Amino acid sequence: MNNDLVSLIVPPSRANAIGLPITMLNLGSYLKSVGINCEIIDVKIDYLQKHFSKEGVENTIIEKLEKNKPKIIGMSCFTTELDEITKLAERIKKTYNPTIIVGGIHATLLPEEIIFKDSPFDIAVIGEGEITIAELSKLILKNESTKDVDGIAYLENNTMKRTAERALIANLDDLPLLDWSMVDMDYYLRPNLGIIRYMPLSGVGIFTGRGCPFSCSYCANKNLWKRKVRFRSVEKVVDEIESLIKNYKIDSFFIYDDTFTLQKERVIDFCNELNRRKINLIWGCQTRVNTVDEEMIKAMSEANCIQIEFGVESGSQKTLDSVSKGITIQQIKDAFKLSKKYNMRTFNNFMFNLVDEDEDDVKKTLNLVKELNADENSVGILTPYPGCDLYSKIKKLKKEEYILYDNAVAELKPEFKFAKHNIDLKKLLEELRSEYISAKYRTSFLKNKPYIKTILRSKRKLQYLKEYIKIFNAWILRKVLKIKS
Ligand code: B12
Ligand code: SF4
Repeated sequence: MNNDLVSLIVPPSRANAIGLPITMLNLGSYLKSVGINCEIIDVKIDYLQKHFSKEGVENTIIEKLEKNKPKIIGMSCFTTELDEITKLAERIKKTYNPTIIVGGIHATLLPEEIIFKDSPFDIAVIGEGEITIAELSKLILKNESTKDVDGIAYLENNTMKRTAERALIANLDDLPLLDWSMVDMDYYLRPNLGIIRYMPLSGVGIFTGRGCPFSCSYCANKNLWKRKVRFRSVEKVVDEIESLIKNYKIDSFFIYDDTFTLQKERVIDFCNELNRRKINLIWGCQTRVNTVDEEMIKAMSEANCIQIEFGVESGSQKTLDSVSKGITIQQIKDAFKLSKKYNMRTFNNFMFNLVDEDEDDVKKTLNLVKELNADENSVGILTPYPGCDLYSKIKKLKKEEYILYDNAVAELKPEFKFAKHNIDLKKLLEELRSEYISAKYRTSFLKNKPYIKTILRSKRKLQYLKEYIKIFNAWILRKVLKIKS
């Protein structure tokens, strides 16, 4: 056993994810910054490959572990990943006996599904993980007891015990800049459609803060970050972007924050700082329609923000209210109008199956989608994951039933039905998605001037060319095979 190594494993189902494993990068960078020897095991396959064998990825993970035998293993867990990481941990424990720590949203919400008699996991980390895993690692590496560490659950006399709640980190600037060298940046920086969706670009997703004060009833966020919002300082965020330009020659970035535009002054400061340091990257962000105004959007546009993704969700005020979205149809229209006025690409995220949605609500949504005429659209089905308020309105699922979530987006499972109507949502989604991959949408980025300028000055022109050919081929193949997503 390697007595001083901590290995953080990215779940096998994320093997084709083109987004960086930011969770593990946060944890790994922090561990390294406090002097703990740490690696990230992030097995990758081509991101255009939709179907792959999780078992094959698992085998590679096991091979890597057998070589280094780390004393501590960390895993992250969304609800949909509980089954796969449990199987992986069981396989690891048959090979040798490291301490396996699990964190993330599912461990935070339901630690009793991680810690139980004969579980392959040793410790569940509840909530924010950096300080907790550092404290745990120091003690475990010295073979000392971890029972006094805050924010964990563990097994004692065959029952789960929880320690005191872990306080949130007061100042996010105390965290180190991410150590991107811990993952395969050549893989992540290949131009792809997932940074500023759906424009082929090389870039990274970053967080400038954590948490969201709102309370949409289909979102699990509040149970992780407790509706408290913390932001990093503008200087630190721009330092991070500058270091990414210097070391990795990125062309773009996307801000993943739940509500980047919550504080107007901060957003404007950020834009001014980008301009002051002459950072010439194009970027995008996701946010809510009720937290933007003209002054802010103008400043963002002048700092090269070219796309805003809005959570529109529905065209019916009644169904927006039914999920406590806290926005109005007028605010949606205003936000799109303003973005267009300042030449930003607009991105409309909407969904069906809202609470008590009827046929008329569906019609209203389809009409609003047409009226907004966004550059890109993404359509989904409201799905009640554990952690969101709506989860309490469905029959409590057993662990074995989490598999239902796997296809919940593609077809409306009876277990997850909130809508009153009997419209075939699977068919409707297929039709809409087929439209959104049509040539009109898939080539719209070519009309974006800042994008074209970025490609022309990029050091990755050849990579872009290869990517365009790949995307074109995949699109033709889908057309020929009539695949609708
Ligand atoms: C980015 C993101 C993704 C990325 C993941 C990229 C990544 N981070 O590696 C992608 C696009 C792949 C993704 C996919 C999905 N996602 Co998602 N995603 C998010 C999002 C927006 C941010 C997550 C993040 O990176 N946060 C930043 C990091 C720093 O925070 P964190 O991950 O929570 O980690 C901290 C703690 O949780 C803890 N921690 C986490 N893991 C570990 C592990 C250890 C060992 C320790 C000690 C601590 C620890 O410490 C970390 C640092 O403090 C969240 C919403 C949110 N704001 O949290 C949803 C969210 C996590 N996603 C969600 C869902 C549902 C999904 C999907 C199932 C959606 C779908 N239907 O396909 C898929 C499933 C993934 C898969 N395996 O296929 C839900 C989860 C709900 C649930 N009960 O599971 C969330 C909460 C959004 C929501 N709807 O409420 N997602
Ligand atoms: S959906 Fe977005 S705005 Fe609503 S609570 Fe979740 S993170 Fe906040």
